[in-house]
Parts: sequence; C-alpha cells; structure tokens
Amino acid sequence: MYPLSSKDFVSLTVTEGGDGRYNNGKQRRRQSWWRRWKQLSRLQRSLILLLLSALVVCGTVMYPSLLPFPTDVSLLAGEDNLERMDTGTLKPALPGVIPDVVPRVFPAPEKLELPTENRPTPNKHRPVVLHKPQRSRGNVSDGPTKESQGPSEERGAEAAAGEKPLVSWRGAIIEAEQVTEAQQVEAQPSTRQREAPPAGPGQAVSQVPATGLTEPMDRAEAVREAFRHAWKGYRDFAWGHDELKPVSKSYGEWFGLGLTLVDALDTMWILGLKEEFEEAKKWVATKLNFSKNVDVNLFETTIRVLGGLLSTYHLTGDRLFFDKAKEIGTRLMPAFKTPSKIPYSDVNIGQGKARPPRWTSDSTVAEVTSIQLEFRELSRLTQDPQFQNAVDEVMKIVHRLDGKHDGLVPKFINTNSGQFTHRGVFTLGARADSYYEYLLKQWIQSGKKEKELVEDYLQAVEGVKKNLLRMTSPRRLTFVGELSHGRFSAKMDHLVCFLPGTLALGTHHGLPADHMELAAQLVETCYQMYAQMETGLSPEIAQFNLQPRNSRDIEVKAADRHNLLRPETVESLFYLYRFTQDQKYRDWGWEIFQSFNKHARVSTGGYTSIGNVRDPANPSPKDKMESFFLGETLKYLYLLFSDDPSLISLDEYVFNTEAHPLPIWPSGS
Ligand code: DMJ
Repeated sequence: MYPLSSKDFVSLTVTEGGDGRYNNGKQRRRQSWWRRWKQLSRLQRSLILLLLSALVVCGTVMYPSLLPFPTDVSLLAGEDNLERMDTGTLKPALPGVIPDVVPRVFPAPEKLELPTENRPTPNKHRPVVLHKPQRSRGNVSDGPTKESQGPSEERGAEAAAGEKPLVSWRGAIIEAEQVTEAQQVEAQPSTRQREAPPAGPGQAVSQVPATGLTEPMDRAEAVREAFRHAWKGYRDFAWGHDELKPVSKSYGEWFGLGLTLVDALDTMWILGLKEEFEEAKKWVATKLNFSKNVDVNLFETTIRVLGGLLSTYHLTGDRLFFDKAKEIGTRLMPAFKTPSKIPYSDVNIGQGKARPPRWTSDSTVAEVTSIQLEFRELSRLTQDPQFQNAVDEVMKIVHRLDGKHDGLVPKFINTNSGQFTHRGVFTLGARADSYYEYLLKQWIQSGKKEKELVEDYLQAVEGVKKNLLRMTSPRRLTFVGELSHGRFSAKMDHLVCFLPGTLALGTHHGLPADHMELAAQLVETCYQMYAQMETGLSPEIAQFNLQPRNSRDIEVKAADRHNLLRPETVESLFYLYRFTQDQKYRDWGWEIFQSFNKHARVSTGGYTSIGNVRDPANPSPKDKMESFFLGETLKYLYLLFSDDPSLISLDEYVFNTEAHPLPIWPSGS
C-alpha cells in the first residue's frame, strides 16, 4: 500500500465543471497542464527537466550534420539559398534519358525521378564500361615518327614600362622571365627534334620515347599515355592541390579546391582511365570541401569546378557529383547581389560575400557572360530557377547595352552601373572571347529557341568579318586582329583560336555555311602559329605581318613567347575534324601533341608551361601545369584521334568553355 500522501502518481483524468461538455480552450488547456505539472513529484519534474535539457543539447550538436552542408553556409550563401538547397529533387539528364523538362517552366516535382543508386545507370550514349582506346584511322605514314592579376592590357603597359612582364589571364599569372631547368624537360623523338639544335651541356634530355609505344602509334592511345604521365606528376607531388609544379615537384594553390583533379574528372571518364577516376572520385567524396574561407573567382570556379562536376554527373550518373555541383553553385550565388545584377568577379565561398577586384568595380565581360551554360543546367537539374534567373538577367542586360560596335563588345562592364567601361576596344581574345562562344552555345543548349542569343551571335560574326579580319603576307593567312578606338592592331591571342571551332559548330547547327569556310581559314592560321615556331608550340600572342616586303607571316614579342599548354587550337581541330573528316586536322593535332611531348614533358611526371616557344634548346620551363591541360587540351586531343564519333556526340552535348560536356536540352522543352 502506498500512503495517500505519496505524490508518486499522476492523475490523468481531471475534470472541471459538471456539465460534461468538452472544453478545450487555450486557457483551459494551460490550466490543465499546469495542474498536471504541479501534481508531479519533485523527482518526476527533475527527470523531465533533465530529459528536455538533454534533447536541447543533442539537437544543437546534431543540427549541422542534418543540413546538406555545414550550417555556416546559411551565413555564406544567404538564407534564400539555404532554403532552396534543402530537398531539391534530382533529375539526371543523361543523354538519351533526358527528362522531359521545359527549361524555363519548371515542372512539378512529382514528375521527377531520383536515381535509385549512387552508380551509373546503363545508357547507350555513355560509357558504362569505360571506353577502350580507339585505334586511329590515321594514315600510318603520318603517324608517329621513329624516332596569366590584372587586365591583359596592363601586361602590355608593364612590359612597355620595362617592368618584369606579367601575364595574367584566367589564373595563368606568370612572369615572362627565363627559367633554366631545361634539363628536366623530357625530349620526345619527333621530326622536329632532327631540326632542333642538339641538347647543350648539362641538358639531360632523354632520347627514349617515354611513351614506350612503337610505330604505328595509336594516336588516341598516345594521348592516354600522356594523360597518365601528367596525372602521375599530379598524384605524386600535388595530390588534392590546385596545380602541379612539375619541375620543382611541388604544387601551387589558387582557390584550394583541387582544381586539377576536379577539372580532369570527366577527361578520365572519357579516356577510360577507370583506376585513376575511382581514386579521384574518392577524393571528391571525402576531401573536397567548399566550406572554407577563401575568395574564388566566379568565372573560373564556374567553368572548372561547377562545369566539371556537372559533366561528370551526366557521364557517370553518380549523385555525388550532382550534390557537389549544387553546393558550389549555391555558394557562388552571392556574386550576383550587386546594384546592377552584373556579378562581382570574386566570391568568398566560406563567408558568402562577394566583391569586385581591389582595383576596380568592373567585371570582365567574358567572365560574366560565360557562366550561363553551367548555372542554367544547374537550374534544370535542381528544378530551382534561381541559378538560371541570375545568369539570364546578365545576358538580358548585356543584350540591350550601348557601346557595342557591329555586335562586338568592350572588355569590361561595371557592377554598379551595369554599363560597359573602357569602351572602344574590341577583341576576340582575352576578356571578351567566350562571350561570343556562349551566345552560340546557350542557343544550342536550350534547343535553338532563344532568338536574341543567336541574333547577337550572328551580328558579332558579321562584326568580326567587317572590322577584325585581315590576311597576312606572304602566305595569306586569315587572322582576327583587334580594334582600339578605330585603329587596327594585327595581333591575335592564342585564345582567339576557340573561334574556328565555334564557327564550325554554328554551321553544324544550321548557321550560314560561310562560317565554316572562315573556320577552315582561321584554324589553319592557328595551326601555323605552332608550325612556324621553332619549338612547334604557339606563343600566347602572335603579331601578324601585313607588309609585302617582310618574309615572315608571324612575329612574336619577347613578352608573349610563352606557351601555357592552352587548348584552343586543338579544340578547334577537334570540331573541324568531326564535321569534315579531313585527315589534315588530325595530322596537325598530332604534330602539336608531339611538340608538347618534346618541349613540355617533364620526366618525373607532368607537363610544364614554357617561357620561350622560339628557343628549342632552352624553352624555359615555367614549372606550372595548368588544370586546363588535363581538363581540355588532352581531352580534345583524345577526341580528335578517337574513331568513335558518338563519343560525346555534338548533337547531344555542348562543351562549356572548359571542355566539360553538358547535355543539349531535349527538343520540345
Ligand atoms: C580555359 O580556362 C578556358 O578555355 C577559358 O575559356 C579560356 N582560358 C583557359 C584555357 O586557355
């Protein structure tokens, strides 16, 4: 028996009033709970309070791990973004099974499906079994032989002022001074080697082809071997860091996002390098961390990281890459919070704050207009229009701006006023280049419906023809020069060599046939920028001769003699070959590839930028392998030599400006 005085019981049936009516008013409920509480023993009350405190503590500790990524992103990306990130339904847009999604009208979530597993689903258009090396269709006799901080014009100013010339364009910031570790650059036998002066004293150049391949060399296989060699250097000396410094066997950090690794993911998939891919994927899953207090460049991070993750998601069907893409895309969004909606160049992805460069409130036109393919695709996959809205707004603003010249755009745009600045200077090179590329590619991406984009593109091509095209003497090479306040300058950045490929792509998608003719002329010039240099490698900038009395078509200024392993020419060769099947494009690509092997390959792993394309005896290795060498250059070379035209079909994919293939949206959408 328990004494009546004991309070170790709870009365659950407390009634009030005798009318039997149910009274559940707020006041009544409060009284009832209070009465129940008071009826509890001290022990019971203490236990309940203890339990509640424990729940609060657990909740606080567990909360961050329940979020899609660490909580600090709410501060970083803004509340809006966090809200939108929670349960975004994933729709894989694998070619062939692309969902019936209308790009601008986002369908109801119930129409969407999730991939059932975190692994690729079979699809005839993508390599479930990774691609085997392709045998070249190439002519055997043509096969292997036996044997860039400030605007680009600042570079000119610095050089002119006699300062140490700095070259800065999209992360490639190098000093154009000579480096003398030539002995560390491995030589590859080639026809050019016979022409080149013999190695000087102290230059331990290898006479053994590092590829170990014998004739007839399978060109695509040789590219795979080159990739493996580059990857070995990265893996041994720079694993998880942004860039390999192959000569000093160390690494360089830019954003601290494993740039080379992320940029190279889809290349490994396309080349069928399964082991390398799996190891890199593991790093992405366990080490790729976007929650860090670091300023990143919006454009570079978009094209390399967001683009690389999106395309790898499409190729593999692995949700890991989608999740990472969504996270970095969201973290980049603060860049668009500007007075004009023209994004700032830099974003702190840890703090969620964006800012312009320290010296100006301008952004680069190419940068703000070459992030659209990626953000639009992210919206399509997440069914969240915020990404697409932000980048479409930029295109709308630029579309209606004053200050263009026959469709050509200046190089800078102000983030406060939304107006072009530094007007009157027009180039297809640095700071404007991919504006033109993305006009066409966005139009293709969305099923050729966005008229303003293609109209601006067509007008710009006419603007190029009218204002910037000239022919050299004596060989009559067609090139694209620059215009500065009405004055023509016969210089062309290697970057402009994206243009032949873009023109050819336009013709393939139904634009005028004369674009293809121009493409063929220009790609020949780009090839000559390599062939006429003593190393067989193009300079960063070429000066073209217009005077009949000069015998050389191409000259190079001392400050422009470097080669950063850039992709644009081999990119265009790939497009031209795909559309014409003309063997000469493969042969030109093969020559270029051999020159990279001869002058840029470092014996201990990796390839290096070089400082002087005119000195085969001492090309002056710069000790830097740009991430785009693996992301773009080797990928385009492999695709050029591959005999499988359905490997990244140009009717199904559109490459972003960093060579990451994104799906063309299905028709009817
Ligand atoms: C790459 O990052 C991209 O191709 C960009 O569009 C231009 N610069 C480099 C390669 O040269």
